[in-house]
Amino acid sequence: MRTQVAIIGSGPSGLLLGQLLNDAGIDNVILERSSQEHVLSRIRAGVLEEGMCAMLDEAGAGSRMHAEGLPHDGFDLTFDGKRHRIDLHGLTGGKRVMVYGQTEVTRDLMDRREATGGKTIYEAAEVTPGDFDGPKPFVTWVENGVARRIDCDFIAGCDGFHGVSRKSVPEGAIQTFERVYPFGWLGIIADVPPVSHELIYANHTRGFALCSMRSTTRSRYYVQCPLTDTVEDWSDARFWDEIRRRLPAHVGEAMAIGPSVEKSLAPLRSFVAEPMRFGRLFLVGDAAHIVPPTGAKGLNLAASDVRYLFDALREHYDEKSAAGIDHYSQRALARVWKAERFSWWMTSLMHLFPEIGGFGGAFGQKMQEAELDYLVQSRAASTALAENYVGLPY
Ligand code: RFL
Ligand code: PHB
Repeated sequence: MRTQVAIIGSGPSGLLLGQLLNDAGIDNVILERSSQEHVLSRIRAGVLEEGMCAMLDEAGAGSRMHAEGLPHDGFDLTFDGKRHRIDLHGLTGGKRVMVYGQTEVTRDLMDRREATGGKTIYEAAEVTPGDFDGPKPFVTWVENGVARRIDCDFIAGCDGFHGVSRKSVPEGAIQTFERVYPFGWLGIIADVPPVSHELIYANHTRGFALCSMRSTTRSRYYVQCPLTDTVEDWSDARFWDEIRRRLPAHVGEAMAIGPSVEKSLAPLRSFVAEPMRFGRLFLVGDAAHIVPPTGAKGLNLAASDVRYLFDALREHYDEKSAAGIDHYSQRALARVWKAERFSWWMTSLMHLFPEIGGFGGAFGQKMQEAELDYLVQSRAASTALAENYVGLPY
C-alpha cells in the first residue's frame, strides 16, 4: 500500500489533519489502535477556541457545532466566598469560546471523513513507524493477525501521550520537559441543568472545583482530589456534597443534583517534547505535549499544531517548498510553550497544593487569594487572563 501522508491515531489531531489533507487532494490513511466506538466513548475536553472552530469549518465539520454548541462570552472565578466574572468578550475586543464536547468534535470529523471517502483502519495493532530519518518512510501494523505495511512521504504522529510515535524517536534526539502535579481531577457528567450558564472556576481551601457543561441540560463538573483516590471512593452523594462546599454558598445551594452518567479520574501533567519533527516524522497534539486541563488548552493546541503542519505539507506538495516543513517544530513550539505557561499558571493559582512553600500551605492560600483579588480588580491582569483563555493567535 502507498499513501502520501500516513497518520497514526484518529483522535482530534489525526482526524482534523486527515480531513484538511483530503480536501486539499493530498492522499492519507489513518491507522488507529482502538475501535471507532472506543475512540467515541472517551469524554474529554469541552472548550474550543475560535481558531479551532474556524478549522472545523475549513474541514467542513463545523455545522453541528454552530447549531448545538454554546458560545460563551465569559466565565466566573470564585474564591474566599466571592464570585467575579471575567468578561472574555469585552476584554479581548469581541472574542469568545465555544463549549462543545470533544466527543462531538470527533464524531463530526469521523462523519465527514466517511462522507468524503477518507480511509481509516481501526484496531490496527503494533503500529510502528519506520525509516523516517531517510527519504522513504513507512508504517507497519498488524490487521486481523496479518502483517501490513504502507509506504509514504511523511508520517504524522497524532497518537496521543501514550502513543508509539514519540517512543520511536532515538532517545538522544529528543528532549523532554515535565511537571507532574500532586493531585488529579475527579470528573462527572450528570443530566441536570448547569448551575450557571457560564463556567465557574473555584479556588477553595478544600481544593479546586470546576463547573462546566455539555448542553443546557447536561453538566460536566470536576473536583480536585488526591492522586491516591479512586473513582470508587467517590459516590455521587460524596461528589455533590464536596463540590457544593467548594463554591460560594449561594451557588452551591442553587446546584441541581442527580445521578452521574459518567465518572472518571484524570492526573494532571505538564509535558513538552522537543523538537516536534524528526526527518519525515512529525509529532502532533498530545503526542508532543500535555497541559493540565485548567486552562482548557490541550485540544486547542492539537488544532494549532495541525494548522502549522497542514500548511507546511500543502506548501511542500503545491509549491515544492520545504520552508514550512523545516519550520514546523519551531512554529508549533512557540505557541505550545505559551499555552504550557498559561495552563501551569492557572493550575498553580487555582489548586490546593499539599506541599509547604511555593503555593502550598496557609501562606500559599493567602498568596493565591491576593493574586486572584488583583486579577479581578486590575483590568490589565484580567485582560492578560482573557487573552490567553480565548487563545493566542496562530
Ligand atoms: P488523543 O485524543 O489522545 O488521540 C490519540 C489517538 O491515537 C490513538 N493511539 C494509537 N493509534 C495507533 N497506534 C498506537 N500505538 C496508538 N496509541 C494511541 C489513540 O487510541 C487515540 O485515538 O490525542 P490528540 O488527537 O492529540 O488530541 C488531544 C486531546 O484529546 C487532548 O489534548 C484534550 O482532551 C485535553 N483536554 C482539554 N483540552 C482542551 O482544549 N479543552 C478542554 O476543556 C480540555 N479538557 C482535556 C480536558 C483532557 C482531559 N483528560 C481526560 C486527559 C479534560 C480532561 C479531563
Ligand atoms: C470541560 O468542560 O470538560 C472542561 C472545561 C474547562 C476546562 C477543562 C475541562 O478548563
